[in-house]
Amino acid sequence: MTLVFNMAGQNPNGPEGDDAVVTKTRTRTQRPPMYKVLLLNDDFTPMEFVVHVLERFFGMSHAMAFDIMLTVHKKGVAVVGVFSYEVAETKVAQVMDFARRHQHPLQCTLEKEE
Ligand code: TYC
Repeated sequence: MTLVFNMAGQNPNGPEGDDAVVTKTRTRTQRPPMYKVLLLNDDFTPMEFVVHVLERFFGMSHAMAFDIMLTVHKKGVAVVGVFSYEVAETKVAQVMDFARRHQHPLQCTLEKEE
């Protein structure tokens, strides 16, 4: 795009005579949206399996994994991590695939952070 001005400070092509695009400057900084990964309770998945999932896919210590598993068991749901969309989507897919292969109904999902 080329913007040309004459000596009077006017665009000689007229106000719409160029492919110029003038945009306002943003004052607020754009952060990339982040996504919460949620683990859901169910009545069938063994507690040890959930603890193993949290250690394996979310890098938690055994104590931390046990704690979060109990929170999900008691409250129904817990945030197990916050990631970029790509990473969150991958974690959900890994957990769902691992649970399915072991024939457990464990559910994991993602939610955009506000
Ligand atoms: N409620 C399950 C049980 O009593 C344990 C469990 C915990 C399942 C967390 C899923 O995300 C979950 N065996």
